[in-house]
Amino acid sequence: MASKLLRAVVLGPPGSGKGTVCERIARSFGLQHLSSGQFLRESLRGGGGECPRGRPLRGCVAGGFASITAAFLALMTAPFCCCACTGFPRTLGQAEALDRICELDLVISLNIPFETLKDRLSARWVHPASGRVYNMDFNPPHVQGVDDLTGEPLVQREDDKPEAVAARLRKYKDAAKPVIELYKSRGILHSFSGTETNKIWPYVYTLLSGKIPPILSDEEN
Ligand code: G5P
Ligand code: MG
Repeated sequence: MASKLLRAVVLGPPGSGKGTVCERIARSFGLQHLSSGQFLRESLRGGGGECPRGRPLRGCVAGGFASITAAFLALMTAPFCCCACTGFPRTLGQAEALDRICELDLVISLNIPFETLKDRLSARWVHPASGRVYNMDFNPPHVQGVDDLTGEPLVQREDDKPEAVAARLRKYKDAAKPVIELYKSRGILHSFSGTETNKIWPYVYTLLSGKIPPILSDEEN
């Protein structure tokens, strides 16, 4: 359990490694990993998760954009929330809504070249129920096509198809620019560029270590 409260957000285009980095942050620093994308996918699958107000998750997000905002504001501003978040805030509107009620400690922005993103997403496989993410080159499952922990089949995300990836990238660029500007102006933005998560990770770990005591060394991830 982390001894200091901290709220961090990881920004970056699709496939930039937000989820991968956030999982490492969560394990190394004892934070909760909140992913709005996984939250939405769970709800579309009819997942059994509960939204903060206790309504079934499916009902919570059925209203669309405003509901995910409401759900994430509630999650991130809960008392004693100590979290690293991916996918939220995604737009200036969401960032401003969060800004009005909660001060983030730091924002990490991942800058990864487009060609690298495309390659990564075409090789990504996920375990839908848990959100565990694999990559045939980077972190393959022990047995091809099945989740390491449950033995259940892995699938490719619908939005990882090449045509969907290009559209997601365009959308990200438009939406992310003002969000990044906002956090830059607050002096809490930390940007990392590169093509390998393993090379970026030690810098992220050092940054976080200055804010919160780690519970694992950076090599333990
Ligand atoms: P998501 O789920 O937030 P995206 O598009 O923002 O989706 P995505 O695709 O989940 O982001 P990521 O988390 O940045 O990417 O990347 P990742 O999964 O960690 O890594 C990508 C792959 O590369 C993995 O296979 C990983 O193993 C591998 N990898 C990592 N590092 C390396 C490396 O160094 N080398 C190699 N070779 N591989 C590596 O949102 C989905 C959708 O939900 C909606 C939007 O429509 C969005 O498009 N949504 C929202 N809508 C409204 N408001 C919100 N707040 C919303 N949040 C989500
Ligand atoms: Mg992700």
